[in-house]
Amino acid sequence: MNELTQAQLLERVTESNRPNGNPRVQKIVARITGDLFRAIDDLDISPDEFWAGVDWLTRLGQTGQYGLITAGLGFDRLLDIRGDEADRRAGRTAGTPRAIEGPLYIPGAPLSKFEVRLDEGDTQRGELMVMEGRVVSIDGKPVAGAIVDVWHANEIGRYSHFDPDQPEYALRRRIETDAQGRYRFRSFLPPGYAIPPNSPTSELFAAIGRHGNRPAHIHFLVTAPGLRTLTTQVNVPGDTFIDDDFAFATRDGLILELEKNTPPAGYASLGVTSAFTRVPFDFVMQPAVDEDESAPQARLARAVG
Ligand code: MBD
Ligand code: FE
Repeated sequence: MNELTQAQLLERVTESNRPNGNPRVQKIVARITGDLFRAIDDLDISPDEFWAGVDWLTRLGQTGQYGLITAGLGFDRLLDIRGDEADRRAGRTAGTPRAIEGPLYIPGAPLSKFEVRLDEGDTQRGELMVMEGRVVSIDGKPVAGAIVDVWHANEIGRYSHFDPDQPEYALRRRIETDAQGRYRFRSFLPPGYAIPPNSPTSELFAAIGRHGNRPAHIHFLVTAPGLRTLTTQVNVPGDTFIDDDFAFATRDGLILELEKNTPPAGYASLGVTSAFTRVPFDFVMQPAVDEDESAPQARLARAVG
């Protein structure tokens, strides 16, 4: 009775679930446990390998890097692909494509109406740009009062909050669109991102022989009542890694067009006094089919909220 084969053990593990548990969680845990039992057997994973893996997972959690691993192993993009497939089946293909949120979003950034400077102070930190456009619904109507939540890396590829050397909410802002659905912000074209060296994440990527670089990008979470929350990111053209993103997140329709040498007339309120790079971009939002779709929340708040 207490001598068990592998199959009997798996059965005992899953059948020891009780009716007062959560059936969905029971089902998922049973499946993943079984898949891992099989992987251990098929690949003849040794005890030392197994416990090295457990130790790595512990350190991964302690350093808060799970989100880097899900992105780097393609899970974030997988969820987007599945979302796109479901949308195609439902005939919901219009609008700005989704792109992964990534693990570096922080809620509660300062809120401004219509326009804001993300680059604080006057030091030149990269190519000066103003990104601007409208939030519109898929029938082309401007969306007043939409919230454009934007975040990007600093001149050395680091994100505030995760980088102790930057002020709180640096390069993170929320912009409320005006009556014509317009937003605009001044900043600089960010560089790409690289995973932290000497970390559990870099350990894994070195071991599987991969780089940990993302091409230059800017993140957005766009929300408005009655419209489907849009999580996306846009890419700066010309980056070496644009087709070799560690997080597999770049996609057609999200590569920016840069209007270099735009004259500064009309941009005085953003402190622009000489020719600059204008970056036009409209966010095209789908109607929400239920309240959940328009929840103005990022992924973790949705999952645990
Ligand atoms: C990033 O900046 C990012 O956007 C993602 C998805 C993963 C790691 C770093
Ligand atoms: Fe990013």
